[in-house]
Amino acid sequence: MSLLRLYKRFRWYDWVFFAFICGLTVLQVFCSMKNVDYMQGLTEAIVTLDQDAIWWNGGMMVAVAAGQFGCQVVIAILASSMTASLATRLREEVYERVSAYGLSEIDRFSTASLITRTSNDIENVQMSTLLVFRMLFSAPVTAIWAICKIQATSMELTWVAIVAVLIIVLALSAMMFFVLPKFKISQKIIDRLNQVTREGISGVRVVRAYNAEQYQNDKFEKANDDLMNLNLYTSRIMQLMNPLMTIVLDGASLGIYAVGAHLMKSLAIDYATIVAFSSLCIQIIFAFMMLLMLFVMMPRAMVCARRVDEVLRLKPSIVDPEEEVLPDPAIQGEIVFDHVSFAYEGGAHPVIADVNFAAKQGQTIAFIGETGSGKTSLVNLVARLYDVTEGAVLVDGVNVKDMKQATLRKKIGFVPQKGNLFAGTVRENIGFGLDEMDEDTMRKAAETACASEFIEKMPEGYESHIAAGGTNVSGGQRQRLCIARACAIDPEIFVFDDSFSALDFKTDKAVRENLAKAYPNATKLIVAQRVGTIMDADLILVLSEGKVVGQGTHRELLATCETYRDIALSQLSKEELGL
Ligand code: DUT
Ligand code: MG
Repeated sequence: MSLLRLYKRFRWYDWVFFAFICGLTVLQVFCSMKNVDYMQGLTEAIVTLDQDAIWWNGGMMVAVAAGQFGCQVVIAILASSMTASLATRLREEVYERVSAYGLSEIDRFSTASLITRTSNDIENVQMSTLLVFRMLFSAPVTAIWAICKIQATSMELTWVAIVAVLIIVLALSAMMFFVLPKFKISQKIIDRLNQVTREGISGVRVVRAYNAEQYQNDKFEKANDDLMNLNLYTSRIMQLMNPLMTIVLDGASLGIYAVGAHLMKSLAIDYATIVAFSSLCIQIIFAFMMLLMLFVMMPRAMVCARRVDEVLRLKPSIVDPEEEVLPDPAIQGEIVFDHVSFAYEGGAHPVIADVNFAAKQGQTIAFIGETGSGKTSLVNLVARLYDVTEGAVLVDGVNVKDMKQATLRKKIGFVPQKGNLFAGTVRENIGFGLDEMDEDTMRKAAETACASEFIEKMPEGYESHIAAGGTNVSGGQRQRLCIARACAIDPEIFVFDDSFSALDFKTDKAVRENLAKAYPNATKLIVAQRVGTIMDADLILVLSEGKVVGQGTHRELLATCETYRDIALSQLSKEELGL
């Protein structure tokens, strides 16, 4: 079923190709049947030493063989181009769908599995579809045609053919019984191998630091061995096919000639008929074998198709509204949290409970609280990385659910807690996602983020190479590049999720002052661990277990909020706090 759903991606011209394939298949089978006729004629001619007939039949055999060859070549070309473009389309669609997924959907599949699904699974679907196109139609046509021809000759010989086919059917069914269950689990094992490989490679620093190479290697080896054993098992059984085929074909020929010799003695049949019969019989056996091979391959293809289809059918939970409510252009940088609660999918408790606050243009709103108190979850809601469970988040007076995601995110310069850079140059990373960025914007962004000094010290300045994930710059440098990236889009709203923690106090202060100077009209949401970072904020929210336990300015909170005073006193002296 899922396979058929995937086949819906074929375009109309693919079906035209398919019709061609069917037509060519019939033509090809016709040629091969004609071949048998001429072979029979040729044998007769040789027996009777009729020179002209030998030339005629021999020539026609070459001609129909050429015709058959031509058909097969065209079928192969059409079928491969159809399936290759199907696979390309599927990969594109899966990739687009995965990009549209919210974080919760990606968690559901796991990254490793999504990678297998885009690569290996689609490839399997492609290969088996190719097989289907070439065999599913041609095998039965060949078999039926040949059986019709055979029947006319002799009942005794037909029995030999029936026995041979029965042996093939039984042997292949036994084979299917052993390999099918294994094929079904193979994709899970590949998922697991992918996961272990990814984990080991991307976490290589931690693995080294903890001397856990052996531990990781063992995990990898286990997954690798599992896959090897499974492949060995299935391919050994599948390889039995070849000798089995030879035995059955040879046995059938032997049987036909033996029975035929007997019949010839009683003059019921001539030698040429036996030759033709044996060739038809071989075709029938082949056709059955191909059909059964399809049955062996299909279940695996179906498993793969289901896995791909699952990805395509899961609708992203965060979608654009049908009709967008455009915010009033006069309102900029306003954020309102109206009784917002939020729980992760499958999470028992809400991690954000009934949060209310409002931010005006140009204001700085800060969030502080112990780890796990829900700060990241809260700011993620502003960029609609997750949807609220209750209440509403309004940006510029419009509920974020009523805005297109692109409209919303264009307003927001988001600096996530785990800053990620991409393989490319410094310039490409700062201008990430922008169609174009002029030199001034880039320099202003870099200077605001206090990144220009170290960028200019790099060997090639703004053209220096950044490794995937930003692994070739320091943690603080990475954070500053992420801040520069947010500045480059000149947003209405900045979200800094713990973005100053890897900066020293001096740089922390300098970046904040630069931001205030360069982007005075932007609203800034700052998540911070250090009281010093947020002391001058217009509003500070103190979070504890998802609840707001204090709300106000630094002064007000020192006087009224126990939690805030504890945090502040643990970091600064009474004198510094002015108590
Ligand atoms: N949580 C989940 N699923 C997630 C992320 C977080 O269940 O994908 C939970 C863990 C935690 C709570 O949500 O109990 C709040 O996490 P959050 O990351 O919002 O906490 P934080 O305040 O940002 O912590 P930190 O200061 O460590 O960044
Ligand atoms: Mg956090």
